[in-house]
Amino acid sequence: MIGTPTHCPYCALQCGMILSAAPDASPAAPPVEVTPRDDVPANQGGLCRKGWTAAELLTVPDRLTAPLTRKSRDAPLEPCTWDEALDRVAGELRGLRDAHGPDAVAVFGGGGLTNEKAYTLGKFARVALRTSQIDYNGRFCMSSAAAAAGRAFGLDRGLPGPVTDLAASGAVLLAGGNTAETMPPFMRHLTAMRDAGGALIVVDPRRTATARQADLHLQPLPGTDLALANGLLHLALAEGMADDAYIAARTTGFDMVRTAVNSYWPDRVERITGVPVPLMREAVGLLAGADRAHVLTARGAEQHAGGTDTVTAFINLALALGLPGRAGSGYGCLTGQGNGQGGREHGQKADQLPGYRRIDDPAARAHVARVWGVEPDSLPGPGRSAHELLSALGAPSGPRALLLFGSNPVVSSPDAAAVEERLAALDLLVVADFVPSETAARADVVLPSAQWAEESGTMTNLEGRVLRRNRAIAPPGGVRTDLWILAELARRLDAPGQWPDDPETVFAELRRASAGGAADYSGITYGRIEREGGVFWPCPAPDHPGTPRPFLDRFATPDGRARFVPVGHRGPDEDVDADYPVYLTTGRVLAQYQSGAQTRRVPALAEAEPGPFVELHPDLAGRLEIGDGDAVRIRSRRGAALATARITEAIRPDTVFMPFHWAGEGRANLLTNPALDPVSRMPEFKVCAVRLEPAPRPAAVSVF
Ligand SMILES: Nc1nc2c(c(=O)[nH]1)N[C@H]1C(S)=C(S)[C@@H](COP(=O)(O)OP(=O)(O)OC[C@H]3O[C@@H](n4cnc5c(=O)[nH]c(N)nc54)[C@H](O)[C@@H]3O)O[C@H]1N2
Ligand SMILES: Nc1nc2c(c(=O)[nH]1)N[C@H]1C(S)=C(S)[C@@H](COP(=O)(O)OP(=O)(O)OC[C@H]3O[C@@H](n4cnc5c(=O)[nH]c(N)nc54)[C@H](O)[C@@H]3O)O[C@H]1N2
Ligand code: SF4
Ligand SMILES: [Mo]
Repeated sequence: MIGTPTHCPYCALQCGMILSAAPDASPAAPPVEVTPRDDVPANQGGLCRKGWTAAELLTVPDRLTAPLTRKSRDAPLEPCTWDEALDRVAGELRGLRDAHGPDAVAVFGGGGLTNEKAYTLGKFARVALRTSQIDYNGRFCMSSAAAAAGRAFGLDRGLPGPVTDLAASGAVLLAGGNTAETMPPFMRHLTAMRDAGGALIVVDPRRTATARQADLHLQPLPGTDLALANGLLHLALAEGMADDAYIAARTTGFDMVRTAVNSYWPDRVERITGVPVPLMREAVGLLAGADRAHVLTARGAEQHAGGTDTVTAFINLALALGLPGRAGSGYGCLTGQGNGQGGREHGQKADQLPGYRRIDDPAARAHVARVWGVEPDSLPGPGRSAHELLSALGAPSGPRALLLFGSNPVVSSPDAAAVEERLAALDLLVVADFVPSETAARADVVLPSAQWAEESGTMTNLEGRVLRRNRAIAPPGGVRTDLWILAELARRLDAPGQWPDDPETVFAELRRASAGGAADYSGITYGRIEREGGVFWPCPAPDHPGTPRPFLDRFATPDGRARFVPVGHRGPDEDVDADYPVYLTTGRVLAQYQSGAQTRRVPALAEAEPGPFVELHPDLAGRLEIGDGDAVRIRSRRGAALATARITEAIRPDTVFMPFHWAGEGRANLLTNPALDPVSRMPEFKVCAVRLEPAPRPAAVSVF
């Protein structure tokens, strides 16, 4: 039996797996068996629990297998034919556009969509709907790191090189990442580094599974990483550890940053962050003393109203130590979603055209319009960012219809109750999904999509390596691919140009659209990806080898130099006070993925992490008279949530942690603060002020 080589449906590590027909395939059992691949460098034969159980997603009991519509807002969703569903959607979209203009219709995408789908979704919005109102959940993910990397290096491409480079690093500083839970097989690269004598430094307010494997753990107050990074740079400069030759040859703007970090003397930074001065000294010594070193950030440092500046502070540190643009060293962001990297390159962002082009750049508009067969003037301008878009839905000047592919904002967006109200104010909500997610359950039309094992396409992993997703089985009878759905809607809307639904044909068009852009895929083909085990972008020609390590010769800025940008500590948007005296931070656990729409339906994962919980320190729990396992009500200025107490010394006494994977009143996002970063428009998921009290009953968790 020949298996189908492909990659995991979940996170950006994109672990390689083989799917083969299961010997006892039956309606009750997954139709394919998963075996890890050892020819894929990212996972080298490893998988996490989510990858091992991924095939169970294909046969979850409430999988969507027919389109659903409801006749009125209060009527139940009922099965209908594809023609009925698509005719209704196209008809209502036309009506809204005629009555209110093209921006009355909005589109929301996801970083889990293949490159082909993300590209087609962006084209569909601009060409078939002519709306500027499109954005996606990546805005909630790595947008601050992308903005900071763009500002410093002129290009945003996740890791600075192949993930296997980490094993040869002498030191890795990981700020705000819990990879032991969020990308378990990634840990083998860090373990290999430590086995070879390298040091791992983890910055996290919690002593996580990752921090426990570190040589050094810095445990700052949430929202103070910028001060910490400036403090580390202050120490490096004070102790003569900066790489002066590199700074002179490869960067600009250093003097302003030197002045800016002058006031971040160690005692002051200890007061702001809570990190003892000796630990800061040790961290700087380890980083500066290594021949090769990496500074990495993940969501803990990035998901703040000052996230772009915080990442900038870490990039400044890396630049002063001479790391970026040197083989085997550098700054990197750990991209999160399966196609979080490619999904941010091909036009589902409000301000973007394919190839990481800006939608307000006349040359970019002309190039892409030519590929799409339309006039440049017909393309809309930039639209609203994700949270601003969700907040405008149904408002007097906002969109009145939303088409949603690949996100579950009822659970995952900040201040989720307010977003729920906006969704309810729409004239038309259309959701394409595999399962009745909490957002799909509120839709007027639900379109059942094919899943990862049932479709082909490309995904770009956290290294910037473009990979093939290969179809192993046919989707259930009533299910269609997202590409087919978009093509059928485009046809019904009389959209100009071509609307192929074959992924390889779409990719050929994407290659042309991206040619000459920052994220140039024009030299990548399906054949090359298969033969070469993936191709790193940029790859501007068929005979170009791809670019595993950008910036070796020059940065992607006009003068080829990286830019230092001075930044200052502001602290969280919402601080604690007498009414809300505790900091809340949010994040993930190993066995659940994102809004949980998928993983809450996989029995082994639901058993491992059955419901919402809040982690709190024994001192805080004692003061509040909360015992381990008790039901707790957590309140913020936005609302209240219910969770079970998990008492642990692994967290700071002034901070509690709640994962965001559950629905209903167990949603962490009933509490979170939607304050946005001014540059990236990232919401402040990682810190807000709350109070806790014992609750009479445990959270009622909706699993289905
Ligand atoms: N199991 C699992 N894996 C996943 C996902 C999932 O949902 N579940 N999602 C995928 C996606 S899309 C993403 S984006 C990645 C995210 O991957 P990570 O960034 O590793 O995940 P998080 O748990 O959101 O945040 C990491 C850590 O940040 C810490 N933190 C909180 N506030 C702060 C702060 O102010 N400063 C610092 N330095 N740290 C802070 C938290 O305590 C947490 O341990 O994971 C991917 N992998
Ligand atoms: N409090 C708090 N909130 C957070 C975060 C946090 O750390 N704390 N992290 C944020 C981050 S980093 C992220 S990435 C977001 C993620 O949050 P969401 O955007 O809600 O992501 P998912 O839960 O993965 O939702 C994807 C939905 O689309 C479906 N889907 C998956 N793939 C496809 C596809 O190819 N086609 C179609 N049609 N549907 C598909 C899935 O079944 C699921 O219902 O959450 C953000 N929210
Ligand atoms: S680490 Fe990510 S890609 Fe790998 S098996 Fe787990 S969820 Fe899948
Ligand atoms: Mo993410």
